[in-house]
This record gives sequence, structure tokens and C-alpha cells, in this order.
Amino acid sequence: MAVNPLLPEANRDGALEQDWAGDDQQWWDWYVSLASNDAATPLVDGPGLPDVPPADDAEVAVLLDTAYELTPEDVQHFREQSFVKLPGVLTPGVVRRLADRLAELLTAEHGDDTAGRFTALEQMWQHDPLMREVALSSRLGAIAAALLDTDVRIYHDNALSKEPGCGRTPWHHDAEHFPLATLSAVTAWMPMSAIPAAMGPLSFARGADLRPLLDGLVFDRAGTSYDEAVSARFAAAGVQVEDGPYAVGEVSFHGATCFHTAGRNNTTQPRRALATTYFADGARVVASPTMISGTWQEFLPGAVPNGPAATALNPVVGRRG
Ligand SMILES: O=C(O)CCC(=O)C(=O)O
Repeated sequence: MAVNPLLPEANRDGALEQDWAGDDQQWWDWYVSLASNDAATPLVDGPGLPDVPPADDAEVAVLLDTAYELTPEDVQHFREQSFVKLPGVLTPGVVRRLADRLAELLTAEHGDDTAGRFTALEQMWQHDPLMREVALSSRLGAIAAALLDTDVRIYHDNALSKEPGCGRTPWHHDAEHFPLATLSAVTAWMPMSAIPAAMGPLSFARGADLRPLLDGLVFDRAGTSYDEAVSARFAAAGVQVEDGPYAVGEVSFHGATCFHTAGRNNTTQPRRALATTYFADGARVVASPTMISGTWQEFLPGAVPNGPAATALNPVVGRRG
């Protein structure tokens, strides 16, 4: 088997049903190496951050606690296509405030020498008051609950920074990542600026559940063959892909069966998003979590295989209306 130097030595052999032996950032460094990429082209300017004053504490608190007007069409879109993109979930001022704070947190953790990498942060809500407001937001939690039609708990928060020149995110669906014995899970992906095509917007295969198209495909922990095979099978089946840009304040929600990818960041600006994952109250941990689940014990501390997924770090943050 070919060796991927980004894969911790302890994870190079054996079944996928083993603990990830590295930390969360090592996981992301390895994970983006599993994407197939065309030759790089020169970087172009990014859109910049929203050119507005950052929202103050009161504006952030009010917005994140105000209900979003989700329409029946939005819910139907999510059920039929496994994702939905919603305009105006965040205001430009709130995006600017979050983007400024995220830049500070990322620099504090990863420094400035990050060109070409995918830098990440997890569980920010445990130590940063602003990120805690996002993670516990009733506005976002209620959207997740309405889309899944159930009360939802938080699994984790995430910062996803695709630095200038970083390549694609491999095709995947989150059910293969979450160690949760449910398909009732959804991730809110919240861009920290407009995201034009050149920056690599999150892109979604249209369809409620395309997993049958991938029957027999084996996850490739060392190389790009899984990513390439998913692309090829989708192309052969005529699967449509939504890969449009994001406007400032637009937020997407993708379900656990939604296949998604993201393009290379071909701009000089980091492509940054906050992502919060929610799952159905009552769900349990799977019998055999895998290394693809990364550092899941940090998100469900003390939870055990087959046991309930409801630790102190998984409060209910959205109630079915
Ligand atoms: O930000 C990305 O490129 C990938 C994010 C992703 O896969 C997710 O949030 O589920």
C-alpha cells in the first residue's frame, strides 16, 4: 500500500475501525491530501471582508437569538436535495465581527505561515464567548431542528480556513465521518465573506441520498482514488452539482447523506467558514467508530460505542417548532 506521509504511522495499516492517532489539525492536513487536483493557476484577488463596521455585542446577540423565516420550500429543498442555501441568515456586520475574531483565533493557533494549507479549529465555543454565541444560537439551532424535524444537540463547532492556494476538499458525505448511529444530522456552513467561484465554495451533489451510486467503493486512506471514483460515478449517473458562489450572510445547511466537495482556493484571501454540526436528540454512538471520525472523543467526551450521544458538551440547541 502507498504511504501517505500525512497519515500518522499508527493509522497506516489495519481496518478503518480504529482511533485517529493524531490531533485535529493533523487530521485536516491529511484529509485534504486525499483530493485530486488539477495543476495550480496564478492566484487572483479575493472579495475582501464585508466592507461594513463589525456588529457590536448587542447586534450579535439579537441576531443570533432571532428566528429566521424558513419557508416550506426551503425545507422541501433540503429533504429532496440534502442541502439548502439560505440568504441573509447572518448580517454583513455580524459576518465582519465573526471574521475579525476568527482571524485572531486562527493566527493565535496556527501563526501566519500557513499558505496552501487547510487550517482548522474545533470547539471554539468552549473558550471564546463570541463563538459560544454562534454555537448556541437559537436562530441557527432552530433552522437545523426544522430541517431535521427533531430537537437537535450540538456535535461540534469548527473553523475551516482554506488558505490561498490550498487544493480541493475531497468528495465525501458526513455520515461516513460522524460516529453517530443516525442519518439525522446537519451542518451549518457559514462563510466569513462572499465566496466567489475562484475561492472554492462548498459544493453539493443534488439528491436526497446518492449513496447507492457508490456501492462497493472503498475509502482510500492513502491517496485520491476515492475522490476520483466518486466524481466519476456522479458524472456517469448525470448527478447535478450546485457549486455556485455564496453572498455575504448566506449560510448553507447540508445533511449527513449529502455528498459535498469544495474547489481549490485560487485567491490571495483565505476562504474561511464557521461550521456547526447538529444531530438528533436521542441518537447513540455507533458500535465501531473509525479513524475517519478524527478526534470525535473531544466532541463527545466520555461517550462510548453504542452509548448515548448526549454529554455535557452536547446540549440541545434547537427545538422542533
Ligand atoms: O470547508 C470545506 O472545504 C469542507 C467542509 C465540510 O466538508 C463540512 O463542513 O462538512
